[in-house]
Order: sequence, then C-alpha cells, then structure tokens
Amino acid sequence: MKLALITGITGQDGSYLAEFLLQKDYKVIGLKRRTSTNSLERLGQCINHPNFLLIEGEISDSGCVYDIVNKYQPDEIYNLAAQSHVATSFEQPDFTFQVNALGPLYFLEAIRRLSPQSKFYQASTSEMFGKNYTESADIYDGKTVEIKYQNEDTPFEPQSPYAIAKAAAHNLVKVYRNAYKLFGCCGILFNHESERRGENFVTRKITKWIAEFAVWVDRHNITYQDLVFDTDEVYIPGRVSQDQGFQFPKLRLGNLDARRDWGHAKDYVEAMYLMMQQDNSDDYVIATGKTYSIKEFLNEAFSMIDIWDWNQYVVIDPKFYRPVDVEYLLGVPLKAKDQLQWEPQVTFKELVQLMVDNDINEAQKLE
Ligand code: NAP
Ligand code: F7E
Repeated sequence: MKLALITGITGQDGSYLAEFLLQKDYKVIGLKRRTSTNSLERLGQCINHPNFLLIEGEISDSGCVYDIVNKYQPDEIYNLAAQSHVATSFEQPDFTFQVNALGPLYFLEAIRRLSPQSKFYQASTSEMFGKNYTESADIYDGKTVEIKYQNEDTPFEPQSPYAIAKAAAHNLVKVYRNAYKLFGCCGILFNHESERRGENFVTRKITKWIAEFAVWVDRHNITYQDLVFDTDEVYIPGRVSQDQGFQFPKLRLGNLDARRDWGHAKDYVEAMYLMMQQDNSDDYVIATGKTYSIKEFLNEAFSMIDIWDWNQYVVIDPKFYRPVDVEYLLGVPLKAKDQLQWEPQVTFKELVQLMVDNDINEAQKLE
C-alpha cells in the first residue's frame, strides 16, 4: 500500500485528491494547520476512512515539516497548502511568501536530507505566466487568425506576490530535480473550480449569489418581472426598503473583462496523480484549452435561473479590483495529453451547471 502525504487537505483540491487516492488503495495522511474553528467540511467522505489519517502541521515551520517527512517517509508528497487568494497576497505579501515559497523549500530540503525516495508534487499555477502569452497565427477559413495561449514554453511574468512566491517554489523544484536528482514535479494548473470552491473566488461567489437569490425569489412567490431595482439592492414592490427580508443586496464584483481557462477540480487532481506515476519528474500545463471572461461566466450562470440580462443585478465595486490583474489565460495541455494521457472531462457549461445546482441545494437547506 502506497503512503501519500497531502498538505492543504482541508482545501478544495486536497479533499478531492484524498478521495481519489483512497479509491486507489493508498494510505493517505492529510496535513491541516491548527484552527480555532472546524475546517473539515470538505472531508466528509474521508474522515472516517480506515486508511485516512489527519495530522496537524504548519508548512511555514521548517522543524514541523522536517519532523513530519522524517516520521512518515511518504512515497508521495502532494504540496497543495498555500495562501491561495491572489487579491489577499497584495495585502499579506510576507505571509504569502512564507507559506507559498518557503513551505515548498522546507519540503524539498526535508526530502533531500531525510527521505530522498519520496516523490514531490508542487501546486504551481497559471498565475506565474502573469501578463505573458505565446502568440501564433493560423489560417482558418481563408483568414489569418491570431491565437494567444500559454504552454510549458511560455516564459513567466508574474503579476502578484502570490504568483512570484509560486514561481520561486516552481524554480526551486527544478533546481532540486537537477541538482539532487529528486523526483519533483510541478503541475502548472489553470483555474479549476467545483462545488467545493472557496466562496471568495469569483466563480463560487457568483453561483452562490445566484442560488441564494433564486431561492429568495421562489420563497416570496414572485417573478423577476415584479422586482424593483435600486443602486445597491433589489426590492419586492409594495414593501418599504427598510423591511428586512424584502430586499436582496446586488452581487458586487470587480474586473469583469479578465479571461480565465476554467476546468473542474476533480479532473485536475487526477492529473496530479498521473504526474507522480511517471518514471521521470517533469512539469505539465493542466488546462482545458478554452478561455472565457467573467462576463461570459455571468451569462452562463444567470441563464441557469432564466435571467438573460444580469446587468441590473450586478454592481461594480472598486474594492474588488486588484492593483494589477492577469487579463488573459488559455492553457494548452498538449504535453499532458501526449505523456500522461490526461484530458479534461467536464466542460465549461457542465461546470457552471454543477456549481449552480449545488448552491441551489445548499440555499434551499437554509431556514
Ligand atoms: P484552497 O481551497 O484555498 O486550499 C488551500 C489549503 O491550504 C487549505 O487546506 C488551507 O488550510 C491550507 N493552508 C493554507 N496555509 C497553510 C499553512 N500555512 N500551513 C498548512 N496549510 C495551509 O486552494 P485549492 O484551490 O485547493 O488549491 C490547492 C493548491 O493549488 C494551492 O496551492 C493553490 O495555490 C494551487 N492552485 C490552485 C488553483 C485553482 O484554481 N484552484 C490553480 C492553480 C494552483 P485552511 O483550510 O486552514 O485555510
Ligand atoms: O479571480 C476577477 C479577478 O479570485 C478570477 C486561485 O485559485 O486561480 C485562482 O486565482 C478573476 C480575476 O481567481 C471579483 O480580478 C472580478 O481576474 O476567482 P479568482 P484567480 O485570481 O484567477 C489561480 C490559477 C490560482 O492559482 C489561485 O490560487 O475574477 N474578479 N470580481 C473577482 N475575483 C474575486 N475573487 N472576487 C470578485 O469579486
């Protein structure tokens, strides 16, 4: 039985990866940091599994990392723990760097010194490309079409403390792979979402709002045509604005023009596993090859509750703009397809549908 250590076990990817590896008959050790509140909601399917062990640890504490690697000598270490919110990294750059860059370094050093047979997976990110992309021109239907994309050969141009810390970790893995012949691979994963996505990432923020709004409309037995729109809220007519329960705050968002390549997290954790089963470690882009703007996500998500013009439900709030944003991401996962036989299964439309349906179920359970 193989032993895998997963950091970031309480997160979106950690929970899916744990379920995936348990199904493959691994023994899984999940590392969580100490918190004063319960953060195990995503681990419902693992927590009582006989091959699952939850341990406490902090990846920005080198001694803690060394002790864990030394004690368990895992066959595979998946380092998914991170301060993963790009906007937060502008507010907390120092903390972000400690967790996202030094954490992986401590694992690499611990493996080198204490457990050189352990294979290491680092959660790299499309954010490392920042504002850079590769451009090529193709002839399509008699016309020249410009294609912009990122793949393993596209140079990084990180635009946030988050991306710089991740790029540092990515390069450290390369150095340890070359210098010490450790098995270290990096998955350059483009955005991946799911029913378990954190609620302050844009996709989940949108689907959760839509679901709660639809359930609110349903509970009051009204139609969208009945609603009245104010600057910040939507009202049920005939009720004064102060009446609690008869007004619904609009959805507040920032930059709607950025484009992302969105896949489903369940597909992406399988790619992590496949990278770790190769004879030689390498880095792979994991993406869908399609890009959509936040506006297009809004079109798709609102259409699922039969709203075809969402503009009056959304407020642009400068608070949600970042000092610098990454405007364009479209990953080409050809290397993963050729070498790992990996391809994404869930389409953009299916992803949005899964998230909206799940959030409607959740919203219906409230009160
Ligand atoms: P997530 O849901 O935010 O999960 C992050 C996990 O890291 C949580 O379990 C969190 O614990 C843990 N963590 C944070 N700081 C820690 C620390 N100092 N010590 C120990 N654990 C700590 O993120 P995700 O979406 O699953 O992403 C997984 C990894 O992939 C992250 O490294 C992320 O940066 C990277 N990534 C994500 C995407 C994406 O689109 N999802 C794309 C590319 C790369 P708490 O529950 O206590 O907060
Ligand atoms: O933002 C825009 C925002 O926070 C996506 C992380 O998993 O993927 C994720 O990072 C876009 C940005 O994800 C709001 O400005 C507009 O352009 O959902 P996000 P992200 O920054 O792409 C990468 C690959 C990772 O590695 C990260 O760990 O949406 N946007 N309005 C907004 N974003 C948020 N969060 N909230 C808004 O209100």
